[in-house]
Amino acid sequence: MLIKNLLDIMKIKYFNYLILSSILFLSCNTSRDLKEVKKSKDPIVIDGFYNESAWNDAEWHDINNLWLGKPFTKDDFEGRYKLTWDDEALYLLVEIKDDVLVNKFSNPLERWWDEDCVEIFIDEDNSGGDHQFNHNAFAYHVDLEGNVVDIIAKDTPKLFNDHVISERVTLDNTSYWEFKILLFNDSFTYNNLDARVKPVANKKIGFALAYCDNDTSEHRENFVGSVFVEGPDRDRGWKDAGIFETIVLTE
Ligand SMILES: [Ca+2]
Ligand SMILES: [Ca+2]
Ligand SMILES: [Ca+2]
Ligand SMILES: [Ca+2]
Repeated sequence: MLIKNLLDIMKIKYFNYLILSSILFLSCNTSRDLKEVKKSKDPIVIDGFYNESAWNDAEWHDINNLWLGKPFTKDDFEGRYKLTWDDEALYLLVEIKDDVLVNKFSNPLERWWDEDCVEIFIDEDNSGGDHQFNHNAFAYHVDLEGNVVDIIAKDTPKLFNDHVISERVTLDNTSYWEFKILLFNDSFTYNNLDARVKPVANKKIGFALAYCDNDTSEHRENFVGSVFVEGPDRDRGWKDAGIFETIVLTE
């Protein structure tokens, strides 16, 4: 009798363990899927027109996680993106529907986050970790004129126009942005292009994307990201590469 009771308790414990493991596995999987990025067979021309076959073959992914601001409507903001790569660079196509485009500062280094901009987060070796004042990862803000800004130290924003080349085509409320993103490892120092890394098959990269939406305000109204961030402080991508997701380059 005693042995039977013990066996029953063990069975219940094992069953609970299986349930808990399944829940943990599912919750990890839903928040951080490994995204496959297929190699382009043809050169990608950065012109804002997505007529290359690689764009046709790639899947859309949503930009729909509110990181800052109030919940938004589809009339206010809607965004999605695709990725591809070749031996030179990672390529990104972004479709943004935004009712008002705000381009208010002539100096690209002035409050770049309060204008409409696409923010591209890249962690070349997928290490995660802090990147606030170092180049363990990059947070490239690309404004409506194609200027690229990241900070290299406290209160020290710099232009990175040689890291990300882009073109945008806008019709009514819809913009298509095409980006060529060069990769640099964490030994990068400003103006040192020796740290450049070429993409190769099976390479894993930390990646996230976000859009700063301002329409009529002094400061940005919403900040909407491609990945779900847990906790009260969801605006952490600019300093914490741990919130990025992992993409893997495939042939
Ligand atoms: Ca193109
Ligand atoms: Ca808007
Ligand atoms: Ca890194
Ligand atoms: Ca806007």
